[in-house]
Amino acid sequence: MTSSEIKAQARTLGFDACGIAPAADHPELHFYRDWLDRGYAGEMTYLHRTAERRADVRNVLPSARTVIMTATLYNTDRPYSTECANRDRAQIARYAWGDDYHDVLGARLESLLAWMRERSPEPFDARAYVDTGPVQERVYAQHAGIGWIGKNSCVINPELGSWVFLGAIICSLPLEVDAPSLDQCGTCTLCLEACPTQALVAPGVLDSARCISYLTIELRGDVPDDRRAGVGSHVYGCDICQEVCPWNAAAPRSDDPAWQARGAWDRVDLLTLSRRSDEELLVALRGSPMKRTKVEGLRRNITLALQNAQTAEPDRG
Ligand code: B12
Ligand code: SF4
Ligand code: SF4
Repeated sequence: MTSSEIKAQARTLGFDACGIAPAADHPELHFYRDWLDRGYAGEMTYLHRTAERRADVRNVLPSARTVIMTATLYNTDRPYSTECANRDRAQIARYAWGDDYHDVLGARLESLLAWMRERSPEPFDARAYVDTGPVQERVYAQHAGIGWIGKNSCVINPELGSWVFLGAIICSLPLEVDAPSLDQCGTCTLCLEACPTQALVAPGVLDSARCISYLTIELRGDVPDDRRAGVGSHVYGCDICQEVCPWNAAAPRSDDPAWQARGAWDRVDLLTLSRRSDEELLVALRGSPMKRTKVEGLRRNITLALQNAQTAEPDRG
């Protein structure tokens, strides 16, 4: 079983890109500890708890030799939040419009792994993860040639842009590896300038405590007073630092039914969303990545966004 055969099978299963990185001591893995020490993980204590394992995939699977990385495009035909002049619109991050990628891509990765096990003459060790595993997925994606880590800290593929989900299979097979991707941000700083809360404190360095994505998805309890206005009309996640990126200006779109916007979230305004009953929200959250905040968290965000809309300057023109 060769690397090219695995990549061809990954394509057949619906992944848009696949590359293979060595399970090595990559220099970028070392930023993680410093990032935690600076408090940039906010209250995401699980990132501290799992720091040892996240430092190197060989702490997760000691026999690991390679990491098979996948990227799956989730971009659809709806406009960017930066193109929407209406501040009463509920802004929901693009990745969250459709089905839960953990389930969809987890199943596809397991199919790829099952195919590999059938093909391989020898048994081998492997673990498949999408997002929730103790793996610094972006670092391995860069070393698998999937894309470089941009100044907005997202992995950018030259053909697909950055609207991609990553997935990883750590395995003990000594597969042929890819060359790492080279940085193509150049002198551009559009994302650093566009972030409404200055969460990108330096190129590639994100302070989660300031990031709207963290404040609306990960933070439990009330959003601190000094961060409330910055959340604007975002009710779940934020895409601004990717929307302004030139590499996403003509990003291809996926026709995969899994990522198309559910009716409940599609270009919905804040008032309509706020008037939905708990039962209606519960149904819409089923099988969606947005179930992470539960109805309670979503309501907290909608209330804040409505307050922000009322106190904001009136629209010009
Ligand atoms: C925790 C987490 C978050 C946190 C923290 C984000 C962050 N930047 O770390 C929060 C909740 C804020 C978040 C937000 C989002 N996330 Co998130 N998140 C994760 C998770 C679970 C871990 C990330 C991690 O390890 N962070 C630790 C820090 C150190 O890593 P990093 O920020 O990526 O930094 C790298 C570089 O920027 C650089 N770096 C860091 N510090 C320094 C310092 C110096 C000096 C230098 C030069 C470089 C440098 O090296 C780091 C590599 O170690 C991953 C899944 C996974 N298991 O990897 C998904 C993941 C990164 N998230 C993802 C997505 C889609 C998002 C959002 C777009 C969702 C949204 N629309 O709201 C936003 C994007 C915000 C942004 N600009 O990053 C995708 C990213 C896909 C991609 N194309 O890159 C991932 C890979 C999930 C997946 N499987 O698809 N996320
Ligand atoms: S996701 Fe939004 S708040 Fe977070 S860094 Fe990007 S632009 Fe800033
Ligand atoms: S906006 Fe510019 S600096 Fe930021 S990630 Fe995209 S190319 Fe890099």
